[in-house]
Amino acid sequence: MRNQKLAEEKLNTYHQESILNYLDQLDDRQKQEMINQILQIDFEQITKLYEDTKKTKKINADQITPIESIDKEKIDPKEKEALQKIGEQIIKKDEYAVVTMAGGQGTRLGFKGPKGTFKLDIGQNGKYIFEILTDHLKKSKKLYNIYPYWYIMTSQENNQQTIDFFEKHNYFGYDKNRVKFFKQGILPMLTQEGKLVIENNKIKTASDGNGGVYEALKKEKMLEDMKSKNVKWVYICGVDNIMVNPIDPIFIGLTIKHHMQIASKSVMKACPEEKVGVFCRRDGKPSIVEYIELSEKMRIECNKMGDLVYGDANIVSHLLTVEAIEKISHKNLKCHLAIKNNLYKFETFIFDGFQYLDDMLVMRIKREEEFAPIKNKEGVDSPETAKEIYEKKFS
Ligand code: UD2
Repeated sequence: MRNQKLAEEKLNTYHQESILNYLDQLDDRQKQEMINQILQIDFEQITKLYEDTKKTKKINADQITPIESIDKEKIDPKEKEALQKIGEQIIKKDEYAVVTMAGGQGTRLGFKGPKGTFKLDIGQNGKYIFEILTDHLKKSKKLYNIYPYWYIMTSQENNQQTIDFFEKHNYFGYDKNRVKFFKQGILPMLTQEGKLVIENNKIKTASDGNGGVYEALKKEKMLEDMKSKNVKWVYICGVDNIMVNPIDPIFIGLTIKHHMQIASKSVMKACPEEKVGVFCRRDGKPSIVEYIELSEKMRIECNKMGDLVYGDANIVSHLLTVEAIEKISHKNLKCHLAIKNNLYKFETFIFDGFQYLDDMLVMRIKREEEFAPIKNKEGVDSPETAKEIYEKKFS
């Protein structure tokens, strides 16, 4: 009863009367579940998030300056060899881990299950996205006789399905003792009037964005686990890029050589309108401006050679030290607003953490080598376009 009292007080204080009235319609179990949800919601935070939606947020353009990138293809072969050795040492000494962020909803793909369980029409019997990612990771076993530690970030809603999928497919031959799953956080969704939403007798929530990876690694004790295993470098990537190359010793070596704690891979933007974030500096600090926030000026600005000034596109392939992750995990990342089915969804972005380090390395790679995202059901960034790029390289 005390909890119900507390929950009712919160709902009154924060003008969420509609939920209050709804509570009495629920059976005891549902009511208890909803009371627990209410007690876990940070109403201060969501009130502020809602207030912020009313402020027109312009990116202060003069803070934004370009950031240099190193083209992997242009590194001198001798230098490449040396970098390769440095990176291979990290992998061979088992100081390397990979985090796959697979907690997104995959709404644009129109696929019900966890995106990694989506099957592409590749090879004899088709291949699941998770299967393809496992194949890329197994390269390390072949080359260095090491299965890197693999941490898979799931959402509250797709966690069990993801675990069951890997168990059913016996981890596609990967060493299951080196795989851990961890859930990212959630945030409530709001109506455009700032009200909580009820769906299936629960308060409607959504994953808190891929920026939730820092907090989740800390809260779910995955950071602790990495430190106990003497992991030094963590490659964090998305689940939806089937050309991802998580075993890239040159990338590791180049980052170490430049004394950086954070590095990312980029590809040249295909065109000014491409829906990708672009690397830049914000007030001198390393950053990325997301495609939904890019100004027209930044989108089309070219240098004297006619190349886009902000032409290095983010492909969600990030390399960080464990210390950098730990440092960022104590920061409150900015929440970005997305509107999904007419509701407000709040999410943080992984790259908003980069500004807490002084600098970062951006290594540009060839698009056809390492970037084939699956975002949409058809057209650009679809299973079809990804299959084509994949088969050009691997079949
Ligand atoms: C991402 C990049 C964008 C661009 C594009 C390239 C971010 C925030 N944006 O855009 O800059 O380069 O990719 O393809 O990274 N995810 C979670 N949990 C969440 C939300 C997302 O795990 O709560 C994962 C998701 O499964 C995917 C990755 O993060 O693997 C990026 O997905 P997204 O939908 O957040 O970002 P997107 O694809 O619009």
